[in-house]
Amino acid sequence: MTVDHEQLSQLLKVYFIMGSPNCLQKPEEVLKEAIAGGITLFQFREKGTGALKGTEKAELGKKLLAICRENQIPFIVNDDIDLALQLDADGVHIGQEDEPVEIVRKKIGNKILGVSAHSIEEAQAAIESGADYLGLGPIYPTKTKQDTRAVQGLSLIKDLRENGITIPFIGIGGINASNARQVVKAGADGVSVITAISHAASVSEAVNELKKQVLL
Ligand code: TZP
Ligand code: MG
Repeated sequence: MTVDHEQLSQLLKVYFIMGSPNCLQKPEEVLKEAIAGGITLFQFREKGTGALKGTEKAELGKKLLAICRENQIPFIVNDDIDLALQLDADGVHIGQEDEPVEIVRKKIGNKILGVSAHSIEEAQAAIESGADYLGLGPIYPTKTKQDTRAVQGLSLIKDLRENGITIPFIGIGGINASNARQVVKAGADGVSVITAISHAASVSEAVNELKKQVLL
């Protein structure tokens, strides 16, 4: 799937990320409800305590991909390039500890490539090496990822835009309907969210609330 800058910016508005450890109900049901609420992009991130591995992980990925395809929501795989290729996902998201960006770009061709960055230097290197979008965070404190870098606040987002970086990017980490607007106002194209959607009493309403805040 080839997307241009503007299409990607739109896809990043409400970017829902999850795997089975993040869900209080069946992941398939959570994803369906999130899509009904209006998410714009989905990332399968099967990580953390109790995460599925091997065939079970691939099977869940396949089911979630099918749900995304039925609803025209692009499907991104976190870290696992082989799984992304096996499922013919729409893209992958990698961190600084994963394979080098250039190598992943070669492996995935024109699929969407997202890269996590924590400084202007990391952002520039990722862009030069072929990233389509960046993930910046953690913006706020989060319990979801244990090995995160220091909380960034909004300063990294502002710094990147002030330094002329125009590539689409999202903020991630502790984002919910009460702080999403300021993330976008600071310069992000959208927000990436796990818990504020996956643990919500009503998943679709949570997405709706986030979307209202992000679409200024
Ligand atoms: N990367 C930086 S923070 C984070 C990831 C994957 C976790 C975000 O989860 P939540 O529950 O939306 O804070
Ligand atoms: Mg990673």
